[in-house]
Amino acid sequence: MSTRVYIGLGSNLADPDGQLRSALSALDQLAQTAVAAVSAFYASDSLLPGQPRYTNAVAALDTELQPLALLDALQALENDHGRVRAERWGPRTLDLDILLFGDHLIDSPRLQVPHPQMHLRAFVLYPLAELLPTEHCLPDGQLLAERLAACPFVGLERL
Ligand code: PH2
Ligand code: MG
Ligand code: MG
Repeated sequence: MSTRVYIGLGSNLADPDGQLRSALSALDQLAQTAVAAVSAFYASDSLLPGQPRYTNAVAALDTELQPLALLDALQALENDHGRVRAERWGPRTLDLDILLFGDHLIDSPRLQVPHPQMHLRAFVLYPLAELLPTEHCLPDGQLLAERLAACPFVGLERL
């Protein structure tokens, strides 16, 4: 049985758009996993000042992997794309975050789902809203529409 999962993609180094395109084709090639839909790409201001702008997008996957197996696969893909783990929120060639995993609520040391900051981030919510109806109820009980209404479309450009 497969589960619908939403992944946030981000990059602000070494050809960000190319990093996202390459990541999407690698995601589609993961075992027991297929890419079902992809949002537009968005240019977004970095949360930390002084960093290059990001390219962000959201992808819907159907996967038979368990959450931690998917996390392992995503981290391996980040490493394949030259990800160097230095400072928190530092510039990165590729960031792949599990936003939603079916309707699971996960709170383990390695993985929290829904992604704890997603409801605060325009560069996550607006692309996600291209793939989910705004009346969709998130696993924490909030409507996507309410999250969007509280998160202005600022510092973001749909490419
Ligand atoms: N990711 C971060 C920190 N800051 N800013 C933007 N615009 N987009 C991101 O994906 C992003 C960020 C840490 O994951
Ligand atoms: Mg992130
Ligand atoms: Mg991450």
